[in-house]
Amino acid sequence: MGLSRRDLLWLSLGAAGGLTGARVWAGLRGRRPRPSLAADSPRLLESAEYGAMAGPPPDLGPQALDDLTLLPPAAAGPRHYRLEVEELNVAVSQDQVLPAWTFNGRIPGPLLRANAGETVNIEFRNGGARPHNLHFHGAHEVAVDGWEPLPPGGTRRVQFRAAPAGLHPYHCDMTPAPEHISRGLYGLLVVDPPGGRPPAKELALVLGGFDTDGDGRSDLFGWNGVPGFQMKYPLRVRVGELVRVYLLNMVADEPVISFHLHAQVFDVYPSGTGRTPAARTDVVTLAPTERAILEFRLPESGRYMFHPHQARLAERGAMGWFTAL
Ligand SMILES: [Cu+2]
Repeated sequence: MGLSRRDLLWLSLGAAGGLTGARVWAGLRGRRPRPSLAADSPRLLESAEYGAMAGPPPDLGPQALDDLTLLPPAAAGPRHYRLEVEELNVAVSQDQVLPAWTFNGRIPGPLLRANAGETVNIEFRNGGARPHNLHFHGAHEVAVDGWEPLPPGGTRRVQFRAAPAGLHPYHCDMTPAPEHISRGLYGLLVVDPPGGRPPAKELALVLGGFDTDGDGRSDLFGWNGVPGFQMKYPLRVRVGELVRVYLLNMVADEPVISFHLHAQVFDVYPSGTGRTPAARTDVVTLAPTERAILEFRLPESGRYMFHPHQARLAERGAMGWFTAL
């Protein structure tokens, strides 16, 4: 039997050793790895229930993504963060472990928050095996734009004033950037306007894609890093309360994604930079690194579905629910 490209990927994963590697090997011994959700399995796609194509790793509990989903308090500064590139195997779904490149071991990286005009200090370290960098969107001095490569083992102090108010991605921008991003090197910085925003239930939703078969195209998708997580564990809000979603698209290899909410409409603030909504709608479309603040209230108890309106993405992990209680 010849070895497929995917077998080689799994073998190299196992050879990378460690606990995760051992788990991969156990899976390999027991059975052939389940076919991935790649384009070579159309029958699987057709037979699957809508949204049931990808579930989270079984050991993830309902609070597993709280630190990436619930906004940290909008407290006063100063802001000191440490971001370290770590290359390690990450279980990204119920049956996929990928050799990932991460900030601080997680995908996405930490959810950062600052007040507009405040100085953000970051100690950036490259603990990986190849050059990486750290590039923020938003406005800052061009000297700290961050595109210069940082060699393995290198450390760099990054300091900039957070601007403008809104939400801005950060990511590794090394070439090829789609690979450095889809392997996990991205995150979200929320910048609060002077005086803050009105009280609300605040949630971050960052969509990422995973290339599980090494063909350069994402074939699993997850909000805050885990396909199917918000299907299994709906996001809980109170009936009638203001909900503010900080929405970011970090799928680097799809031309656009969208976010569609069922049974309700929301106000859209593109990049979160304005105070007047640009639209009231139930679907918003985002190119790579594009983002928006969405605000809405769910008027009655029940489950409200959300998903990209690209069926391929929804079926491969990007479905979710809000539960209003
Ligand atoms: Cu990188």
